[in-house]
Amino acid sequence: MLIDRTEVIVSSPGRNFVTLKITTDDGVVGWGDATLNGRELAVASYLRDHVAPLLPGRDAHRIEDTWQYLYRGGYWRRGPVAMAAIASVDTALWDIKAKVAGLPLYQLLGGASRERCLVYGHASGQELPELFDSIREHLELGFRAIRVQTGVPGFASVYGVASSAASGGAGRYDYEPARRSARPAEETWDTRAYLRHVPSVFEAVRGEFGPDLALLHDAHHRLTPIQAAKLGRSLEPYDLFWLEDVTPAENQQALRLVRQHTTTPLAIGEVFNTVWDYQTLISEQLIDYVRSPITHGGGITGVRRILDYAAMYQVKSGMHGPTDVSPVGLAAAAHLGLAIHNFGIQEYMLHSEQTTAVFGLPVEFTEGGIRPLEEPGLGMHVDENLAAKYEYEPAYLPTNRLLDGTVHDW
Ligand code: EZ4
Ligand code: CO
Repeated sequence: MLIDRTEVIVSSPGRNFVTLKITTDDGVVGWGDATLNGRELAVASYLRDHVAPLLPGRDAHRIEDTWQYLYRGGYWRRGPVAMAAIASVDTALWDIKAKVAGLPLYQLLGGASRERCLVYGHASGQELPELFDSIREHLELGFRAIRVQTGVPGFASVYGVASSAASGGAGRYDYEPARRSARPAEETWDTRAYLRHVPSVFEAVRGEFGPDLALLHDAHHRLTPIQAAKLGRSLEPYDLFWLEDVTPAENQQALRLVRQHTTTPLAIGEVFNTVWDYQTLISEQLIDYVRSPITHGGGITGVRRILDYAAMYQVKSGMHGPTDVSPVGLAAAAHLGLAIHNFGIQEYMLHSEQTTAVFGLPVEFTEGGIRPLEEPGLGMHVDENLAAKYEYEPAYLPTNRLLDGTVHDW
């Protein structure tokens, strides 16, 4: 069974997505997600100009060989653009293989290790009352684990807060990180104000919702190691499921200092793309959860490699699942998450109605967890005609400045 053709679909149903469609010579179709938020067209070009011409005529079943051919054969290894492109090819080939086998993809990955994949949703509020409402809404939807982000007094818009000025006060949070505009929005940040405020928020949330609810928090790469250590320690009384991205993670050694000072579990890696980015973090057991999603970690093949390595050190999965990971990426995460032994938790932000109309809903959400559909392959039903109606629009993640104007991590 040979790869016949590939199509790169750039579409914007609510937000921008890059989707790869591979068709074999006997007409089997596979889907992959290659969306890189704010840099979408770079991956589309990488695929169209440099990957798509290499695929026709290759054996569609040779997934590992194709992964190595694109990774090693490209010479310029790693990096978010290349690895998102490779991820989409890899995912589409797994989709095809599972369809040919007549099995849901997770069956080819070893079969189900659990009934469903525990997920967490995003609650946020500028002030506590809005935050509590948002947590209650998530509990009503069935979530049993919730990420908590709030405003910081004195700052108009803060990462992760839906009601910030950026979303017009009422927008869904998924529209926030990527804002449709010609240039990135700018936000202001003060780490001391944040560090003073956050523990009081978690104290209030625990007081209101009790000890059972799994709570998570994302510091979004903004702290120095000693600040991160202080935050982790100050949150220990509130028993977090995890604290995410405390420091800019390209310096893996920085986590040694954080780890020495706190027992708050740590999650890192949504911007990583290969197992090499985790080598120190995993082998020294400096983190507890790996954040790489299939879309940015080189596909099922790449992320499985990371998670098998992580399993040796009791490090679990916590795949990134914001709305900029498309439903194709979400489906792939649900299949891999259901199969692996060291599954931890899956991030799950509900996609918008427009996104769902184009891609369908490839998972069932019950009892606080998701399960892929019992259909051959990934279970995708993409409406390409509808996708074609939503043209790409430039959208950027915000940038962040300290009070004195210095650019800071966003
Ligand atoms: O900033 O998805 O944990 N989730 C996050 C996200 C990321 C965006 C980047 O595209 O940190 O909100
Ligand atoms: Co994050």
